[in-house]
Amino acid sequence: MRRRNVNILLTGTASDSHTWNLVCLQLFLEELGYPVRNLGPCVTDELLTAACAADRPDLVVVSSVNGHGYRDGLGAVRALRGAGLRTPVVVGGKLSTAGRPDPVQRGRLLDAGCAAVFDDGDTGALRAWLDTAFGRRAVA
Ligand code: B12
Repeated sequence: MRRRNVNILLTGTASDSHTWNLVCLQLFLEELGYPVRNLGPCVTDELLTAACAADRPDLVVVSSVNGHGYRDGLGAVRALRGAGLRTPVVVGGKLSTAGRPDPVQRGRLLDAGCAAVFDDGDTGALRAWLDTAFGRRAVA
């Protein structure tokens, strides 16, 4: 696999202690050729903001499966934007406990500055989004 010149910062959310979602997403993204730094679970907004400011990644991927993804994702993207960081952010996983995507909450995330919301854990859709967003970027 050729290594892409697009660095991804992968993170769990502040309240979410699940880890295998992050492990699998890291492997998935790395197999697509994207270098990944995985911050792990229970990442506070402050920690995410500091890591993003230090690393200057090309994309932040926020993963949440504990049912609080809309609230935590909103906090994360607002913290990044509040710190003046314009890095594209996508959020996905099992974002609510309703078992189906919530269009109102999804709209709030997009309004707050998310580039995409994947509320069905759809890695195929993420792959298609990455192809559109970064497909033309040169491989290193
Ligand atoms: C293992 C597990 C736990 C373990 C976690 C251990 C660990 N270290 O990770 C423990 C026991 C600690 C746990 C705790 C809890 N859990 Co739990 N847990 C699970 C379980 C059984 C499996 C999760 C897992 O590892 N899956 C394997 C990974 C690889 O798959 P995944 O998580 O689905 O992630 C994939 C996709 O979602 C997707 N995806 C994820 N993020 C993103 C992001 C993007 C951008 C994209 C595109 C895709 C994507 O890609 C991932 C990789 O393929 C699920 C039920 C289930 N069968 O899914 C419940 C589940 C996630 N847990 C749940 C809950 C409610 C909890 C607790 C709140 C329970 C409680 N009352 O204490 C706590 C949460 C504590 C917290 N602070 O977060 C609920 C969440 C409800 C919801 N979202 O609607 C679930 C769905 C169970 C259920 N059916 O109710 N849990």
